[in-house]
Amino acid sequence: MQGVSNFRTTFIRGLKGAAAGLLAGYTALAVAELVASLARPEAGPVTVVGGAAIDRTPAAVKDFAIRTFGESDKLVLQLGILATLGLLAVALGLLSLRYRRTGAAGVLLFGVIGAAAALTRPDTQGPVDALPSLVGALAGAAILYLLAGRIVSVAGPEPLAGPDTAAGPEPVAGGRQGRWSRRGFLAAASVTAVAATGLGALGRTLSGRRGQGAVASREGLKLPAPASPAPALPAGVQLKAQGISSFTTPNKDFYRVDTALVVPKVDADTWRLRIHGKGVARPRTYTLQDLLERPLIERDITLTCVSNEVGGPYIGHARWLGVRLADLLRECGVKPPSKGGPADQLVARSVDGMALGSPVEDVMDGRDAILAVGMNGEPLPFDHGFPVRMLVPGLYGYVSACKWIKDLELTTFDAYDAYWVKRKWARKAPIKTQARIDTPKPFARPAAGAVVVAGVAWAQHRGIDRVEVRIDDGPWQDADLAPQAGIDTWRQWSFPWKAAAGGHTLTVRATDGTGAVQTEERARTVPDGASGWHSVFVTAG
Ligand SMILES: Nc1nc2c(c(=O)[nH]1)N[C@H]1C(S)=C(S)[C@@H](COP(=O)(O)O)O[C@H]1N2
Ligand SMILES: [Mo]
Repeated sequence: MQGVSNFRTTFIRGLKGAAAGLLAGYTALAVAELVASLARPEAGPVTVVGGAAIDRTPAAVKDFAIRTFGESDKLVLQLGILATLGLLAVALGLLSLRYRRTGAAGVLLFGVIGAAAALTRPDTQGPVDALPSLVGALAGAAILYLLAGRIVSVAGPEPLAGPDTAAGPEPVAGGRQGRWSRRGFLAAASVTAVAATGLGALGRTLSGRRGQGAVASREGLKLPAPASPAPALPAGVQLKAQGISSFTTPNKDFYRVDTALVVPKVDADTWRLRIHGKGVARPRTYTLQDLLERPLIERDITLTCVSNEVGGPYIGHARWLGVRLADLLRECGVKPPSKGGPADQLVARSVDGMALGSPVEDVMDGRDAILAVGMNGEPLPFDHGFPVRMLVPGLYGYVSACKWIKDLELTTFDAYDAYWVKRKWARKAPIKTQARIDTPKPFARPAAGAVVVAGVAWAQHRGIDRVEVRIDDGPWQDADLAPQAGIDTWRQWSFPWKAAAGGHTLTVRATDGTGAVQTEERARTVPDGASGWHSVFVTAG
C-alpha cells in the first residue's frame, strides 16, 4: 500500500512539475508575443528562431522540406519549434521540482537563445529585436519559480530537498497542509493560464492592427492603364484537355516560395526604392507614385522556382504590370558591362532582409525585366511582394524575382554573394528547358483506347518549338502544340494516345526556340535547377 501511495504522490508531483513547465513556456511565448506586437511583430521568438533555422538550413534540406511539405513547410517548421519547446518546458518543469532556481534559469537561457537568433537575422533592426525573447523569458522564469514553489506532496507536507532549500528559505514549500498547497497550485496555475492567454491574445490583436495601414494602402491603390499593354493571348493557348494546368495561374493558386515566416505588410504610401552602387552616376530614391507616373508595361511572364523538381509544381504564369527596370537603371546612369559599365551584378534587397543577385547584362539586354506592381489585374498580393517586386524573364526566381523590394545595388559578382549563393546555389541560373505531363496523373488507370496526354513546357526567354512524347520504349512522336503566347511564357501541348491495355510509361521532352533538345541527364535542383525528362506510369484497363 505504502508503495502505491508513494508512486501516486510522485506521479502527481511529476504532473504538476510538467504543468508548471508548460505554463511557464506558454507564458513566456504569450508575453513575448505581446512585446513583439509593441516592438516589431517579426521579432517574435518562434518567428526569429524559425527564420534563423531557415537561414542555416542546407540547400538539400530546404529542398527536402519544400518537396515534402510544399507550401506547408513553414507551418511544419513552426509546429516543430513549438513541439520542441513544449518538451523542453516539461523537462525544465520536472527539473524545477528539485532545483527551482536552475529550472527558472533554464527558461532564461532559452530567452538568450531567442534573442541571439533575433539579432543574427538579416532583417534585424538591432537590440529592440532581442526584447520579446528576453522579456518573455523573464516572465516565464518567474512563473516557473513561483509555481514550483507551490508544488508539494499531496499526501502531506514534505519539505523540498535540494540545493535551493539549502540556499535559503522557500516561501511556500512544506509547512502548510497538502490540501491547501494543491489548491494553491491549481489556483496559481489557472490564473497563469488565463492571464497568459489574455496577454497573448492582446499581442495578436495589436500585431494584426499593425498591418492595417498596409492593407488600406493596397485597397486604395488604383493601377494605371499600361502604356504598352500585353499582346492579347492567342486563341487556344489554353487547351481543353481535362486536368491540364490553367494557362494563367489565378493569384490565389500561384505557388509561393520565400523565407518569410511573417509575410511582410508594407505600406505603399511610405514605401521607397533606392537605386545606388557601382557606376550609378545619378543615385535615386523612388516612391510608388514616382513609378506609377511612368509609362507602364504589361507582360505575360511565367515564373519558375529553382527548387522545382522534374514534374514539380513550383511554376506559375501571370500577367504582370510595372515599369521597365532597364529604363529606370539607365535613368540613374547605369550601363551594362557590354557598354563599359563597371557593375555586372544587380543586387535586389527586400524589407525582410533577402538579397537576390541578377546579371546586369540580362536585365538590360532588351528583355522585359520589370518592377511589377500588378499581377493579373490587381495590385500584387502581399504573399507575392506588395507593393513592388522584380521579375526577369528567363531567370529562376531566386536570382531575379525579389518580393517586397526596397533597394537595388549595382555591384560585381566578385564582390558580393547574395543570400542563396552563400547557401551553395549557383550565382547565375537561367531557367532550364522542361516539359511536364499534367494528365494523366502518375498511376492513373484510364480506360484503354483514346487517352489525351497533355501538359505544359517551358524555356523562358527562349520559347518552346517542339514537344515530343514517347510511349514505353517506342519512338518519339510529336505532340500538338498550343499557340505560343511569347518566348517568356510556358506553352501547352497535347498528344492523342491509343492506349493498349496494360502498364505504360509515358515520357515527354521539349525543344526550345534555339533548337536545343531538353537534356535527358538527370540533375537535382541544387545548385542551378533540375534537369531530365518527366515520365509517368499509368495502367490502361
Ligand atoms: N523577399 C523575398 N523575395 C523572394 C524570395 C524570398 O525568399 N524573399 N524567394 C524567391 C524565390 S526562390 C522565388 S522562386 C520567387 C517566388 O515568387 P512567388 O512566391 O511570388 O511565387 O520569389 C523570389 N523572391
Ligand atoms: Mo525559388
